[in-house]
Amino acid sequence: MGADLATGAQVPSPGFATVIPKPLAQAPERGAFELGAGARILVRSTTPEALRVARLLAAKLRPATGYRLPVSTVPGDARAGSVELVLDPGDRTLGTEGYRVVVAPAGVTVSARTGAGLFWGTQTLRQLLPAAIEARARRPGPWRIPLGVIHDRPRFAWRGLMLDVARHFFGVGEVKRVVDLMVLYKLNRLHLHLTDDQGWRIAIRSWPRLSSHGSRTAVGGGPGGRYTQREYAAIVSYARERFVEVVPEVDMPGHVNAALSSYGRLACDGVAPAPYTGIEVGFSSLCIRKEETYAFVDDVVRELSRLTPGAYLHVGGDEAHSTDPGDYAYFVDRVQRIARRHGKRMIAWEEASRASLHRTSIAQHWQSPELARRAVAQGARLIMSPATKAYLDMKYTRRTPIGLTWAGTTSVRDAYEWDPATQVDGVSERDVLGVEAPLWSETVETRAHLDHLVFPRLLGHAEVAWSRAEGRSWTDYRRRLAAQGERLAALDVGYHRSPEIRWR
Ligand code: TNX
Repeated sequence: MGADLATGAQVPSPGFATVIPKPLAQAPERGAFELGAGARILVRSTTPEALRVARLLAAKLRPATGYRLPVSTVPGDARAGSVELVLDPGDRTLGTEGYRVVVAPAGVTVSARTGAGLFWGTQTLRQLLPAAIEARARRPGPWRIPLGVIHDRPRFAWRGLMLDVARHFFGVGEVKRVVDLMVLYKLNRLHLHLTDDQGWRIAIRSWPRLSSHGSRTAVGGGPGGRYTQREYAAIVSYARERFVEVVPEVDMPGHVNAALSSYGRLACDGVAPAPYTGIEVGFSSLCIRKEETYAFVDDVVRELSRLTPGAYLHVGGDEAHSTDPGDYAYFVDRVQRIARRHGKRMIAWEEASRASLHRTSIAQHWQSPELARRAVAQGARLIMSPATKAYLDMKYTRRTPIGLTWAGTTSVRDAYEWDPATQVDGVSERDVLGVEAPLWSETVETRAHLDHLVFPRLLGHAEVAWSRAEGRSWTDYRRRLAAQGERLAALDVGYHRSPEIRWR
């Protein structure tokens, strides 16, 4: 039992039955382990990653418990009542991101083959503690964790969220907060949609007007904003420390009004258009047959690749309605080469399958089964973001306030009841790299708007991406989600209290 936040009354620890995403296998037992003031975080294998996970766990548990929770690497410091982290690269049953959590009366052990696995194990541990553990100030406890064993590993390697920081800008602090929330649900990719017609959000040193001019607008005429290279690097390293890979997107050859407005010479007529603050799509294009276009693309890709240690670079490619189809294929081919030359795997929206894709390139499905199949036929793998299920900018119902409805409305249930391996005829599990939920931000002006659209639906996509399809059920999920509501509230997340869920 733990104390209720408001009343101080005793409430049960959440238990194994509330974890999201649902673990692969669990064996709860009667009783609980209690984390006490003398507990330590013991690290058995002192790799930098294991130590980092230990420090992050201690930092997470300190504010609400008020305990010191020292991280100890001293061999033989096996004090009872502690949490032990064990890296065991030999345990093949865990896969690269899997983990095992054993909660025994004498202490807790989290084991994994990799730092990432350990980190995901500690997120499960967090969810086994009362929701008050998420509070930023001291709470009474007690900090009980139900006894038992959880053995877990993900179904898909790619478990992502996309933030459109171009239509409305979100600063470094806000993006870090989103990373903190993603990892609680074991999401590991943050795709940043950095450029669009309405704004260019990343400083490129060789083309300085992109940020001095191209960043000053946003949908509806707001002030816009941009990341300096140092700020972008800070986001990348903050995410990376938490096992989240940042995937930067520069959208081309369409969605480029902010770039053309900064450098008129990138337009075929050489005339810089006015900045754009509406929400139409498909009206702008880079000038495909001008050689300077590729000098521009090369500079942008080079600078961004240097700032991004991850393997991927997203080049957009969607809705290029004002680019001639032949020109479009020519452009994708050249950009793909440029990305590869800078050591990156190209990701592009599924329209890019109209061009010829390298087998290591990745297509992101959002709307067209035919284009998704065309990508797969070329040997490319898919990130699944079907707009009717995974677009976080669709309204929950016609009556909820924020969002769009062009792909329909998406209830909490709709955002849970889908499967990436059966979503598109002719696309099967082995073609799918994973799942990504995009938040397009035409209507998203504030943190409250963001919280409303992203939560709780993101948790559904997190489970779709992590957990087996067999054994998932809405009835079971909505019960677990009700418990997560308390956790999100303790984290000050303004989630949408959809009437589909019996929130506590
Ligand atoms: C379609 S999805 C777009 C975006 C919009 C979004 C709004 C995609 C690849 N392109 O430009 O922001 O719809 O839901």
